[in-house]
Amino acid sequence: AHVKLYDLHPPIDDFRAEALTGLMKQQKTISPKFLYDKSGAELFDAICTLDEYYLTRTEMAILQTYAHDIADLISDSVLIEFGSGSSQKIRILLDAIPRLQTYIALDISKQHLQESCLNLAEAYPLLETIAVCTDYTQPIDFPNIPSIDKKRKVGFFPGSSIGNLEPEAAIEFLKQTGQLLGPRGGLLIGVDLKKDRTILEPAYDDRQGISAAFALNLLTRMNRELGTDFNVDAFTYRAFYNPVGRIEMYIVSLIDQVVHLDDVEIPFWKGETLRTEYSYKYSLEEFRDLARAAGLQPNQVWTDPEQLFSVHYLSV
Ligand code: AVI
Repeated sequence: AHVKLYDLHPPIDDFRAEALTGLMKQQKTISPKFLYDKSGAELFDAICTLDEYYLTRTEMAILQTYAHDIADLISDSVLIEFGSGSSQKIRILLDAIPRLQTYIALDISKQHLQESCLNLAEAYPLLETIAVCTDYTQPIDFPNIPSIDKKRKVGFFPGSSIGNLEPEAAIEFLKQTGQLLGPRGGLLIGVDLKKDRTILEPAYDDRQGISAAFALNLLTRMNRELGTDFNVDAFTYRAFYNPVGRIEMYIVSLIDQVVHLDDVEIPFWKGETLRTEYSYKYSLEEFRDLARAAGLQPNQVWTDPEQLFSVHYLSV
């Protein structure tokens, strides 16, 4: 099997610079995109299989149930997945569209991307599989790929990853994505729905502690890649639903302590937090409004019987 890889990976200095800026803020914060080094990507895959984390299995069930309706909308296009992770969900679509010619996977985690795309290319030998290692939250200078030049492009953005962007950034992302996909393009996007906190909170703070390990891995990654001296045992994890409409996730310092990044001292007091993620939840109408604000046209929307999760089709 053959996969063409375009490596647009942001240089390590971006991580150093962004981490430093984020750790100097009053509310310490680091962008969730840095959660996905190799172990982070593996821990996230483990989260997706947890009982408490209803999102993945529910979205996959929606895609399965409506695969043929979806296939009608997106066959004869190039599929571009934003944040392809382990490239599992796309298989549901590929199985429903056997004639699909080209699949482009965008992900920030290079090793994971390569492995996943190779597996996919083995399973779908007639599909042209292209991997682009990039930070898709930044305007993408998309590689020049001759085989997709004049083709209709449909984006696939599953998993409610749009929820990790604050609404204004989400609108920006959707605008940018609309431009990348072009005039006849479409976007198939998974969005987690608002629901009772007794379902939401365990999804982000599971009994086995995988969600906690996923967040705390950020400290291990900084120690390894940036040379910080975080004592991971001196921190814990906390997640809760803020009724403004989002889960908030934090790393919490268990003691007063000072951490070093290069020659900068970063103090943490006992109880001080470092925010790792927001995960916004939308009602169907709220999300359709968000899409309109980005200049996209909301069309079909599919949900599961319990109304836990939604998959929207937007056109450019
Ligand atoms: C990737 N993203 C949609 C996940 C979410 O549900 O917000 C990230 C996550 N963080 C902890 N658990 C899951």
